[in-house]
Amino acid sequence: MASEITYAEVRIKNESNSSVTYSGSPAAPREKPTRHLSKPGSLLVPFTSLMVLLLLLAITFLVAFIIYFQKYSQFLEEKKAIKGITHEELNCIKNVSLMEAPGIRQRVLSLEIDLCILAPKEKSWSCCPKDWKPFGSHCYWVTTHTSTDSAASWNESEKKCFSMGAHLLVIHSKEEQDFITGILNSRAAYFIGLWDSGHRQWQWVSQTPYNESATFWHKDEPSSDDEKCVIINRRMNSKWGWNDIRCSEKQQSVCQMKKIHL
Ligand code: MMA
Repeated sequence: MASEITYAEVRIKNESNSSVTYSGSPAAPREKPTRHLSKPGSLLVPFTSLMVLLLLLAITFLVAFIIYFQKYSQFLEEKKAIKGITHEELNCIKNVSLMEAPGIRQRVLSLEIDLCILAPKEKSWSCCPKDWKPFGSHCYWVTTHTSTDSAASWNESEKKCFSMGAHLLVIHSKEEQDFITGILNSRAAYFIGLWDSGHRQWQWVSQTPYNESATFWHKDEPSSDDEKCVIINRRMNSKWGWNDIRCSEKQQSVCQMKKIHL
């Protein structure tokens, strides 16, 4: 009995017209499908939890970074402000808002610069160097008239103020004039930051405009074109006022600077 033979012929024709013939060869094995060992969705819960955790962690880091960055820039700003200070000890006033403490407007504290750095960060401290007197937005320093070497020419006096980060006194108002005369010695005369830049062109050292309505010249002053610098003193009539004198005369002086805000 002739055995039955089954032929299988597959002819595949590709685009380049070359033909490949497989005869009797078994079909190429197919890729095994991945087997799912567990039910779909059972990994979803831990995966989602992990993602949420990572997201929370990322948000926490971001918030921490932003807060740290803000604090650091604040610190740098304050360091910059302090860099210009040549005085080792400051007296600071904290302006307490009425919301914080009704009835209390100001609290006075004396503290060292190091403490000022650590103080609350809202720049709510107004400071003057130790031994300087605060008034309005400025600090004032008066030479001691009893000390022999504190009398100096106008130029030397201005230089001395400059070396302390200040300038000779500029008087802006009647209130300021009254405050200053209240802390001066009536037997001394003090240079102020007013000078004649030529033929009665009065000029303040700090570029403050010379305002005729806020001047406090003694009677019959200014008196001479040769006298180009100005002192504040008390005359026989017991009134404080200004007088022009020669710049080379040696007198006491008053320095002034803007309050330091920390
Ligand atoms: C007098 C008076 C002033 C002048 C000074 C100079 C004491 O006051 O003449 O006008 O500026 O002398 O020291």
